[in-house]
Amino acid sequence: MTSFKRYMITSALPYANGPIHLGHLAGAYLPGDIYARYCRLKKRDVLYICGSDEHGVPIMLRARKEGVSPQEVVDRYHTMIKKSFERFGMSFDYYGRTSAPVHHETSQEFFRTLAEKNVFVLKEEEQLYDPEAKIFLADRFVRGTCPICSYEDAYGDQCEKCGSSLSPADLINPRSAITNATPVQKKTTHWYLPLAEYQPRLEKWIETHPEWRPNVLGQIQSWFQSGLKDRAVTRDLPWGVAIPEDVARKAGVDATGKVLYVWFEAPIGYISATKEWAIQSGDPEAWKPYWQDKDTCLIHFIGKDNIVFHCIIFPMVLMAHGDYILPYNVPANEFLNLEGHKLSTSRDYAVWLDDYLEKFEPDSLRYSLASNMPETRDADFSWKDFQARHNNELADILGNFVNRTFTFVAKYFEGKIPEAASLDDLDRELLDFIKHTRESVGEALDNFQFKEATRRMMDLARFANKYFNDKAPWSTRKSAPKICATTLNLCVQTTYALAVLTNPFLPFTSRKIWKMLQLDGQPEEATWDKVGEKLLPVGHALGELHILFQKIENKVIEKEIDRLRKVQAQIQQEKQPGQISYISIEDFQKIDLRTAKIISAEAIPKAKKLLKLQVEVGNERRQLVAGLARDYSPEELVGKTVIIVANLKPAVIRGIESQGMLLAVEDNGKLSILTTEKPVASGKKVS
Ligand code: B3M
Ligand code: ZN
Repeated sequence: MTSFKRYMITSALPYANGPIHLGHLAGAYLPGDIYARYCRLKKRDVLYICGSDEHGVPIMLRARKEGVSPQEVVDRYHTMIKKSFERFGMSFDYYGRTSAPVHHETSQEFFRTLAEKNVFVLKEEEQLYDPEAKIFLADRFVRGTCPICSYEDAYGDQCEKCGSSLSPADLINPRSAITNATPVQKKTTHWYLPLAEYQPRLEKWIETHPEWRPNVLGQIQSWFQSGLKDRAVTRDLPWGVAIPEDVARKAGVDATGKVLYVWFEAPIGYISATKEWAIQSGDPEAWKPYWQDKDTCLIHFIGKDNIVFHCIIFPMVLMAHGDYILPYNVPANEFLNLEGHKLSTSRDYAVWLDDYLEKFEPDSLRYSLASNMPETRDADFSWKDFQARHNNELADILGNFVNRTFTFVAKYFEGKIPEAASLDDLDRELLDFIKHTRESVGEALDNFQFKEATRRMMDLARFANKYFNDKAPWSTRKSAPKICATTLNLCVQTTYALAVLTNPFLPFTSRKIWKMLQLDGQPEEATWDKVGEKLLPVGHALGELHILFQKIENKVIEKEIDRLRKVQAQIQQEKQPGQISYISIEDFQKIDLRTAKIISAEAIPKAKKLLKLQVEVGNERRQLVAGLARDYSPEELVGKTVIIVANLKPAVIRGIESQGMLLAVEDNGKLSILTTEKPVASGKKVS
């Protein structure tokens, strides 16, 4: 690990449009907190920054759904999230928010600097517009059919079913997520980041970090291989950071109703929150070394869905600006599943942090998630595993060792650290293992291997229990009191080591042990490198003993498992292929199915799955857009009789109006069009 003067650590800014759940914690938050706590104990100069991400379409959609303003939504969830994090032991030095004025100023300043350096490319293009709501349909404001997997509820920026990254123009049958209206195309101008131009510089920079996690480098390389595309960093939206007037004027663009794209300004939120920290700490300039000094180690903790923004887009913005350092590492975590299934916040298939904290201790969850962190592949959280780790490791190993040590000292040494006589091999082995653990946990953490670090930390408690058993103080107490005293002295020294070494992982337990040792201050003030070196003095009086971990009973866990099982059953039932949801004959009769004859067929430029058809429906002509290109050539379609839905509202697909829908069936990934078994004239009603 290169030595740095200071450490700037961030965790991804959670969207302020919902509560925190286990997936968030296992992804970007717990690893960041463990690493920040460890760095502080190593006496490094550390800043750990986070905050609420308060712009973007999802927040506006929630506000519309609730009939409140976006500000009311973010105020509610910013407060809730901040409180939840505190209760979970997250040790941010500052937790900011992107609706704060400092953030607006900072991100506008970034935008202005890039504009003054002529970094942006201005492009006017047609975008989807909702004629009813009178609003452009960016990102999640538009829904439609995914061109890749035909999922009918894909977003304008991503298909949740197949994960494809989309743009609104890709969607088939796009519809406004606000009014369900069929969008129209409308011209608008946006500022684009020239990612393609910066690709060589980004590739050169990434090459200097072969030590990054393979799953992160793999995703970055696939973006490079497909060729970076310029990306719009402004949007036509009523909520967000306004485009600086002076920049718009110089560009000759009417910026009314335009804002910075949320993913352009959100990462700048790390910098603005650091500025707020500096102001709060009394030196408004104190933020600069953490973001502009080459001797600063910048680490971003994120989930894998944020890799492109933290490893390509934000670094490109920092490069273009010129005054900032680039990330030293981005240890992105994979996803956490729940009882073998994908988390679903919209279906309440999640374990919400606030609900959890009503029933269980924060450290039990910290330990369970750290022991099973999705560092290089998705992991699965199960309540049974959570209970086992709590009962069999936290309680039976760590809690048991601390408890037997303090009980023995209270009972036979008046609660004071007894004198250690000459050490034998086993004694020396324990002291060496304490130092070994200090070094090996530190090494794992500096390599962002949290599962391994957690295991090594708990190995010290395992080793200590074995030492206690092998030394058998209950018998040496009579047969060899000096050896007994030495044993208990070293056991107390080990509880001190555990108080410090557990602090990054189990801060609440660490403080309880520290208090039982009756030490001044808090374990966060201890020095990692002195663990195993500095021993507590003979005669030091210990404090009151408390049981660190009460066992978790089966019935408590069964209740949690049962709740999730019911939710999952509901989700699976709805997903059943061919799940029949009955309609009335009246409903069916509303659909006007007709025969139609294909007169002509042609490909649509830049839409490899679509064909534009002219069809005859009786004495009427219609234009249709159909996703048949993969399975039919235009020539083989001409002359065929097909079945269409003749009374479907016209839809615009890739800017082309489609007046109806042609019926086809997919089997084994192949499409087959519906037709009549005998020749039938066009325009005939199907009944
Ligand atoms: N608000 C959270 C997410 O995509 C997003 C992170 C921003 S970090 C600057 O899960
Ligand atoms: Zn899809």
